[in-house]
Amino acid sequence: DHKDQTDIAVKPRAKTQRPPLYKVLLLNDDFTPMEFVVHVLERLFNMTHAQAIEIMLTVHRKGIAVVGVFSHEIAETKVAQVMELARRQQHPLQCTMEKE
Ligand code: TYC
Repeated sequence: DHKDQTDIAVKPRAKTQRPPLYKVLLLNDDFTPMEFVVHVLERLFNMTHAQAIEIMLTVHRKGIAVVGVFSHEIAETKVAQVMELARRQQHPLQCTMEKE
């Protein structure tokens, strides 16, 4: 019957490939207004107002923080969107990405 089945450990033939993930990092500076950073985090990283304030303050205090982890293509798009919003408002805000 079905309970007679013996479990057999099977070694996987090869490890499953997963696409690499990239951290999107926000950098502190002395000039970008705190409210602008909070706005960017809410609009581009789908954070609540409270989450956005928390992450903004972490960047402000520590100099840098991870604001999200994405595929290479999405991370590149997020970085470009942050840089474009900052450029349009003439803020020196910097955003970059790095392989996890
Ligand atoms: N340090 C800025 C200020 O005091 C605020 C700030 C926070 C700037 C986070 C950039 O990524 C940043 N106005």
